[in-house]
Amino acid sequence: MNLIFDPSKRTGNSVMATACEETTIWGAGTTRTFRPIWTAEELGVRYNHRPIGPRTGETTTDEYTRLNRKQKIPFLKDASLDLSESVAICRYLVGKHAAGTGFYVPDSPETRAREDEWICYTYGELDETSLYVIRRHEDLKAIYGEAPTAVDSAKAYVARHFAVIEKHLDSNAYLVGGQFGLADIVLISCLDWAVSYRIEMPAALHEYRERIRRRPAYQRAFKTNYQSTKR
Ligand SMILES: N[C@@H](CCC(=O)N[C@@H](CS)C(=O)NCC(=O)O)C(=O)O
Repeated sequence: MNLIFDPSKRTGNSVMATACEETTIWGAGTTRTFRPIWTAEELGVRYNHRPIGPRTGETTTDEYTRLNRKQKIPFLKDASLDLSESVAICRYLVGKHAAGTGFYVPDSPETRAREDEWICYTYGELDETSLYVIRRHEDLKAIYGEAPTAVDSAKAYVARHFAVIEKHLDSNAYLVGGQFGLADIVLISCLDWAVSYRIEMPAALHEYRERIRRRPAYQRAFKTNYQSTKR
């Protein structure tokens, strides 16, 4: 599996058969762009997809900069909001569209806090502190500088947190609430990323990942995110 954006994989012009005016998601080809696309697919949200990629120049055009001054993907716009940050976008979609779908939605301060705990943990420790450090200082070393010590230590750091998650999954089929939800989307996106870097992962995490990857929404989102087309 290649999780690195490859514009040559784009195959056509339009993007989603279900495209509509109301929700547009920008971004393709990365773990971060995968999250809102997968969330939208899980919740049956109809959306237009603009599969712009990182470091293609598409995030730095005047048109895109007017939308998102951070010049980052993913980005979402609908009738009521313009929003960046993958987790914020997913949370917004869940808040707006999850009712009645079977997708886990915390319904008390305690359950919300528990979900936040897992999302902050996986996003903070796996995504930003580990996998993105590896990406910046290995794959993107031409831009951010080569730093083999930082890369090795990030790989060891991932292993330490995988052990924590493995223990939790011993007695839980999903991360929070006994149901599939946003915390699982954030974690699986990180596990996919780790697998693409050939980082060793405990068997329980492999099993959890394989089980969740069978979800039809995951498979649709994977296709859209990693093999999507240019407008
Ligand atoms: N914290 C942000 C990170 C977004 C981010 O860094 N996106 C990268 C791609 S993964 C990007 O847009 N890079 C822009 C570019 O390099 O052109 C999120 O989770 O959405």
